Order: sequence, then structure tokens, then C-alpha cells
Amino acid sequence: MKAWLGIGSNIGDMAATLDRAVGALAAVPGIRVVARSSDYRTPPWGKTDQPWFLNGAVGIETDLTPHALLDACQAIEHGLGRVREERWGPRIIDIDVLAYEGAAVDDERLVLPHRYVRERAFVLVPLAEIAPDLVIGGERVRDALAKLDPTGIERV
Ligand code: A4P
Ligand code: MG
Repeated sequence: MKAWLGIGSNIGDMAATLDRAVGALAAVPGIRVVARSSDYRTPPWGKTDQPWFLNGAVGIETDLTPHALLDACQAIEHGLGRVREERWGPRIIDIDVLAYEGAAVDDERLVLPHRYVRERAFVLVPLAEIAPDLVIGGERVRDALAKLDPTGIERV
């Protein structure tokens, strides 16, 4: 199945961390990385008094179930040194499952498509680079992005 992930970091060597996260994803049995966006410098969303982020999007093909994919993403977050911190606050690495082909999930561990995908330019700008015609919540990524304000987001 195809799935799309969002990656982000705003602590430490962010570009190196995103590279390591993608390398770790590619090393998981049952995950093949087939697309990766550029890295984007993005202003903090939600909790705005924190450093800017580096964000990207990754397209994969996977044999893993949605929940097993979430497990793999969380294992990589832990492996890269992420500790539980405040909601929407600074983090070494965040890996979100944005969408998984054919999957609609809403349980206590996993919501698919990701709850805020269509509201976040920091997610949709990179995702539109690799999957502009992907339909999420009945709307193409490029169309959802056109409704958002991408001010301050820069490709690096
Ligand atoms: N969870 C449910 N659905 C999913 C999913 N589709 N993908 C659960 C990943 N996780 C999912 O996430 C909390 C719980 O969400 C997980 O245990 C999982 O079971 P988390 O990553 O542990 O905590 P969090 O990231 O602090 O919370 P949350 O609500 O996921 O925050 P977000 O949405 O990740 O937002 N601004 C910019 N510019 N760039 C950013 O990357 N990131 C955030 C964090 C805020 N502002 C930002 C950025
Ligand atoms: Mg998260």
C-alpha cells in the first residue's frame, strides 16, 4: 500500500535529523521510501513561541498495517532521542502518518487521515511537492493548499 508521512524537527541539527529519519524509515522491513520532498523552513504553528521548524514529506510503499506503520514511526522517534514533551512544543523529530491508501481509522492511537493535514501549510507545502493530486478528505492536496496561507514557508 502507499502511505504518506510528514516529518519535522525544531531542535538540534534539523536537516541531519530529517535525513536520519528517512534513512531509518528506509531500513524498516516492509517499508520502501519512494518519494521525498525538499526540506522546508516553516514558522511554528499552534504554539508560536518556539523556534522555526524544518519540515518535509515522504512517500512510501509498505506491507505494514496502519498501526504497525505508526509503531515503526514511533520507534524511530525514540531511536532519534525524542522524549514525550508538551503538545505542539519543540521536538527533535516528529513523524506523522498523514494518509494511508484506502484507510480511514479513528481510534485512541491513530487517526487517518491525520486530523490536521488540510489545515497545515507546513504539511501541505512539502506534500504538494511529491503528491499534488493525492485526495485527502475528498480534496486534492493542491486544492487544499490553495486555501491556506503559506507565508514564511521557504524551501531550503
Ligand atoms: N496519533 C494519532 N493519529 C496519528 C497519526 N496519523 N500519525 C497519535 C501520528 N500519530 C498519530 O502524537 C500524539 C499521539 O498522536 C501519538 O501518540 C499517536 O498515537 P505525538 O507525536 O506523540 O505528540 P505531538 O506531536 O506533540 O502531538 P500532535 O497533536 O501529534 O502534534 P502535531 O500535530 O504533530 O504537531 N509547526 C511547524 N511549523 N512544523 C511542525 O512540524 N509540529 C507541531 C506538532 C506543532 N507545530 C508545528 C509542527
Ligand atoms: Mg506528532
